[in-house]
Amino acid sequence: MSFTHAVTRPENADELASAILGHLTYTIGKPTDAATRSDWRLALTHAIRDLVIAPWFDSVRRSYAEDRKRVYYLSMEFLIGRLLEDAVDNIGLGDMARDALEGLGQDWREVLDDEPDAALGNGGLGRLAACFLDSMSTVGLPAHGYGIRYDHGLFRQSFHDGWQVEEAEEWLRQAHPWEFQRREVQYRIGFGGTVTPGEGDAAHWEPGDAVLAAAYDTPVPGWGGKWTNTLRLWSAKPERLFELDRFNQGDFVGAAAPAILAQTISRVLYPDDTTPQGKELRLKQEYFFSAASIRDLMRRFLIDHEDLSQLPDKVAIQLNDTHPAIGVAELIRVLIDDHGMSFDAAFELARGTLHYTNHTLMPEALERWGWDLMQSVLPRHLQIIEMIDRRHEAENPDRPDVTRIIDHGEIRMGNLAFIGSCRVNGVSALHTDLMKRTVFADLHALHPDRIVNVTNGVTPRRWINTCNPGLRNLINDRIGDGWVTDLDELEKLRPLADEAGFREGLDAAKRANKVRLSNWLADRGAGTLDPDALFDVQIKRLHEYKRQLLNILETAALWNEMREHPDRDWPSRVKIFGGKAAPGYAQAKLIIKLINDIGAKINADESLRGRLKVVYPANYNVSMAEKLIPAADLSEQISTAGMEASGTGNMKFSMNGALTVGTLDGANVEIREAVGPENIFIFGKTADEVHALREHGYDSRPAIEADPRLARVISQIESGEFSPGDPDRFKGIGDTLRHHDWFVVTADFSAYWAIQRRIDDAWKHREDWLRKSAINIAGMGRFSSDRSIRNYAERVWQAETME
Ligand code: F58
Repeated sequence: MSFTHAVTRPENADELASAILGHLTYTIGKPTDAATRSDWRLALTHAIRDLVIAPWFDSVRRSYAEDRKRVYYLSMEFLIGRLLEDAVDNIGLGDMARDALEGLGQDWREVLDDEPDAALGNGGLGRLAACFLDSMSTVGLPAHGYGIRYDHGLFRQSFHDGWQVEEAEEWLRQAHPWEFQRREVQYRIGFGGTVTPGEGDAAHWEPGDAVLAAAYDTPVPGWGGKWTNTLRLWSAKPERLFELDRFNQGDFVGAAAPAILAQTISRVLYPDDTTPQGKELRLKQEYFFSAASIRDLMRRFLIDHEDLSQLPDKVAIQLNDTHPAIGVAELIRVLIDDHGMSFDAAFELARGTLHYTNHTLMPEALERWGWDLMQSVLPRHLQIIEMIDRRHEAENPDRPDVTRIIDHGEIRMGNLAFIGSCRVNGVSALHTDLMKRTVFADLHALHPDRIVNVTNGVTPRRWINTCNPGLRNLINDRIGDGWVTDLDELEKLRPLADEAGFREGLDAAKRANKVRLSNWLADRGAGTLDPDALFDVQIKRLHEYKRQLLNILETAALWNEMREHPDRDWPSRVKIFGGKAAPGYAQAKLIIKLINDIGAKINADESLRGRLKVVYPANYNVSMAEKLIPAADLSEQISTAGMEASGTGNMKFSMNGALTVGTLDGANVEIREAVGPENIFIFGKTADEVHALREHGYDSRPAIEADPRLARVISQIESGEFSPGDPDRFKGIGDTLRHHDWFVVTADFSAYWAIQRRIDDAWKHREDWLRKSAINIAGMGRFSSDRSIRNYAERVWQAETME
């Protein structure tokens, strides 16, 4: 019988204040007059954390007692952001915590803003994993997230003269009070070495070197504190802290070198958003966390089960993209080499247990590892992958070569994940359909029941309830707060779109958010912004397919037009950009510089009388998104159709009442269905049309010739009008647009220009704009990540929630 000492939930702000003071004194060790803002934040965090622990233990106990199927979400990335405010709100103490802290003389917002973002991810994929953690807890699904505890998350971005500069990020410089190091949980993860045959299918692998995977647990409380799951992140530690011999000989640096090398495995998040780095270190990172997680989940399974054949009934492992796909070989290896199973039996079990989510159709982004690299880093896994490939071939003797796992000296991780999984899913209806027709067409033909769709979603807790209190209160006043855990309830707002009072409330909430954002941006050098201007926002990783270039070309063309027709009734617009480019992605970095240079020119032009501004705050991250999204009027979702798997920012904007300008790509297609075509601004070529344009090599010349506005902007860029000190700077961009416009920016320019002018008109009809905004919010029910998780539980994991 285990005993939990439960901290009593405070009844009022005074009681909570006393808990905070207790922690300030006894945990942080500071008197109030010496406490810094961070000390107050840490004290508050400890007081809140105390309230999460007993329910956490309860959740673990119940899931063991009832022997439910458990879900393990393996993800190389968890883009969490800040934890404190979300946790406070999830356990229902938001107002009390604010009162308590302000009673102690502290500014609530400043204390919350002191928390560094946990930026353990690059973009949408990592943020999706974070939303899923929140939803798995909220719907009461027994689940663990598994990932890497990077010492340095995604790099910090600054602009030097408009160019992106990267610096290491230091989220662990301050204490990270949410995690618990589990010193007793350590797994030895080997690399390299030799393999000798054993009995039957088994072998003995003697790794050449090894590191320890050390566990750090973070509780993830769901809404209402009813269910709490665990995020377990692995940190790489050396087997020996230093080599005593070498130290004693005075070689202090050499003595520490092996330890430092071991720790590099969890040192940094790869900032690559384009192609996986063909780097040994990345493969080692992937194996490191997949192997530790599989060993850990097997240990947990074996506590209560002896019969390995029960594995698929009790365990579902989700591979978030191909990054943990080496886990297919690892699970089979463990079953064969450690548990004495035959290869065939092990393969069947693995294929019943593993599932794979694909997040991209770009073939260059599907991971491949060189045969030689795999042989030197994971020799036993290479043997197993060869066995899987041979078996697949034997089962499908006519399979085309593209379905092979090993081909041309490379291991294709997408095919390994597909062949080793029970279910494979895409992340929006369009993406899943294209997966079946393109990258996985041949595997789909062989395994027609394997691919399913699970459209992405986002958590309404963080992305409405916490980040947009004005909207939250407005909704709660009208329909209660049931929507927080049942987002379909937002449908009840649909009739209110026709009610003037509701629209006014919406208007006021948005305006207050815009004022707050304007002040925040002014502090970052953006100058004065007009909160009554149309706030037009594109925030996401910089990538050519996301077409920030299309947006800035249209902005420059608008500038031209405004100067030519200064007396026209131009509505005021603020163009806001946010996002980082992968450090090695030269073209994306050049586009950032172009945005900043065009922005500087426009912002300095007084003849515009402030009616057009370009703002690009540096270092876009989750907490910046929480400020920008509630203040946006227009959401830019303008990717080349067929290339954005889903998008999740698109959902967050709509939920917060922004209207979307977008292509028929990713989840935009489903957003259009949900809000109705009259409440979204869709333009441009469809995925099939883009495909057709590319079939014979897309020639952009006719499009440029046919649109004088486009032709002029391209000439301005090429002639150095935006870069007078360095007129050739953007020649490469002109060249791309004229000769290798793979992302068909030029083909969509005219349609984009036209729809932006329609948006200018729509903006002038305030009532109607607000009606559309209300309908957008009302239609967002299906984009809750709770719905996504329920879909996974049903269609993929066959797991039940603890209702
Ligand atoms: C994103 N992928 C998709 N990859 O681009 C987006 O459409 C989708 O909504 C989201 O996943 C969630 O499904 C994405 O973010 C990465 O960041 C990878 C990181 C590792 C290297 C390759 C890209």
